[in-house]
Amino acid sequence: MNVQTLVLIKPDGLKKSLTGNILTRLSETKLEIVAAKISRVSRQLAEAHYMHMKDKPFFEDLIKYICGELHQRHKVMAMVYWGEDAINKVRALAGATNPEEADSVSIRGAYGRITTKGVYENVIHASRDREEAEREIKLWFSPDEVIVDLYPTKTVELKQLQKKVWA
Ligand code: IDP
Ligand code: MG
Repeated sequence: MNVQTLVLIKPDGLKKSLTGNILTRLSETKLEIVAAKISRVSRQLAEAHYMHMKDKPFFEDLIKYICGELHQRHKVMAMVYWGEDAINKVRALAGATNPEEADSVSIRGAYGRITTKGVYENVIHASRDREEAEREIKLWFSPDEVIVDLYPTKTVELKQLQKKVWA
């Protein structure tokens, strides 16, 4: 069954020039990329993305990490992978959350580290299940940024909309 999953290359992955390596690893899955962009991560977006972590002692460091403050890279690469069993295939390639426990040939095992402050810098995010994927994809992408229809949409009429266009 075709499903979709959100993948983020986190700021450490971008700073370490791992984009190519990570995309190559993910291409082993033969899944299709149906959305991709480089995104700034506001504190609001970070907190919404990690809302299930807000009671953790490392929450503040986690927000700083995903916002790029630990790496002077204020961006992530966000993608939606789509295809047969996409969530499990990407999670398997990503490896365990703790990069020291992750299989050494997994993305996190190969490229992740734990900082002396205890932050798991694990270079990639991947949705855990279908429910989380839906919430995250809707958070990071609007329907017109995704080339397939993943979820129901509606058309709304916006008055006095201001939009930046090329001058
Ligand atoms: P996941 O990214 O494998 O789905 P989650 O439990 O959703 O793992 O945690 C989100 C992120 O929070 C992780 O990717 C990692 O960066 C960070 N994190 C999770 N657990 C810990 C921890 O025990 N110490 C430090 N950072 C953690
Ligand atoms: Mg998670």
